[in-house]
Amino acid sequence: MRLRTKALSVMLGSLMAVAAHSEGAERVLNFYNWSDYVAEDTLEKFTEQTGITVNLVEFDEEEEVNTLLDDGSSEYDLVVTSLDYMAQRLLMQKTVFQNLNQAKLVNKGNLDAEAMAFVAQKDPFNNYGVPYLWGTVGIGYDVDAVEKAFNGNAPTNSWDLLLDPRNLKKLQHCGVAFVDTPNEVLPIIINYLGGDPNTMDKDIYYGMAQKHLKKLAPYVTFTSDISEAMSEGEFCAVLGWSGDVLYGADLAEENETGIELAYSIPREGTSAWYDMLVIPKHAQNVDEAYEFLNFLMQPEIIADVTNYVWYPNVNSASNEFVDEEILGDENIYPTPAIQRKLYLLSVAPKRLAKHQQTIWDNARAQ
Ligand code: N2P
Repeated sequence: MRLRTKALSVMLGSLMAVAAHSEGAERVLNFYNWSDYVAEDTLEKFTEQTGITVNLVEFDEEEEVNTLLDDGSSEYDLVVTSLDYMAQRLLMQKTVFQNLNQAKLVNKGNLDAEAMAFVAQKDPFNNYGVPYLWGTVGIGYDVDAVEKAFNGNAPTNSWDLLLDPRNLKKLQHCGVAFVDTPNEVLPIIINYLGGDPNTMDKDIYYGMAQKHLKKLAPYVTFTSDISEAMSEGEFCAVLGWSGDVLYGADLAEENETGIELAYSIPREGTSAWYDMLVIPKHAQNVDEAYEFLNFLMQPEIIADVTNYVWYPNVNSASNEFVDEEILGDENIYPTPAIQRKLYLLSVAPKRLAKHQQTIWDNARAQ
């Protein structure tokens, strides 16, 4: 009798579990990410492994994600944002994301210790974010169009190409774009002119960066959405993010547009950036967010992402799964010598960020 009761209750228990499942106890994850910033089958594989459905919403400009986080929206459970934005909010003691429970990040041992220490300069103890992908801000170009504009002598490995107004004039006919992030481009301009990219001096911003940007702006379209446009020949030279240019190159090849794109890290050096996965303060599906974080830290999964989006990751265990063409390209995975030329920008305090935005808005309005 007792045995039967037990068997019955086990049976009932599993029936109830089935009922609960079909009554809509479906597990979901609401994920807010840049466009074209996961592999084609990443989300599908996650659902296969965990049963969790992912609702992905994509954005194209940094401002969109930052505004959302600032507003404290509870729509998303996991969001990709820049380390710079994170650091600025931490500096302001504005907690728009959750302090991560490190014990739940069971796969974090796969991440490169040096990269984690680098990121910890801005996210102390890696408390709030898990690095997703990283990259540099450099020169993207249409090889034929640019060489033609310079009779075969284009300075494609120097900021001269994009920051000397005389050169921009030569490129004007085939289209020039700058990534739409004042906090990245203005320090590069200051550095190009011999100043400290990490200066916090607003007079240098107005006296040096604004003055120079005014001379460049007439030739420039400000946008962060360049991959497809470059692949179709809309821009021949871009000051932008490594992977977006190379993803454009891949698109051009796939669609046989006849355009060959290349990316270079300028010899004068440039800044490196990191994109972080964070759980917003009011996220609803936190367990699902942790499961996805651990999933993305699986070496083969993140290698698939890198192979598709052309951005390096910080998962050292994934290197053996990254395509040779990508792992061996020093413009994507910079050698130690090139890495020494990369700088991490200091966090701009809110006041300075406002000045950067004003200078930018003025240039855009030109
Ligand atoms: C996605 C580009 C994201 C890089 N297309 C931004 N840091």
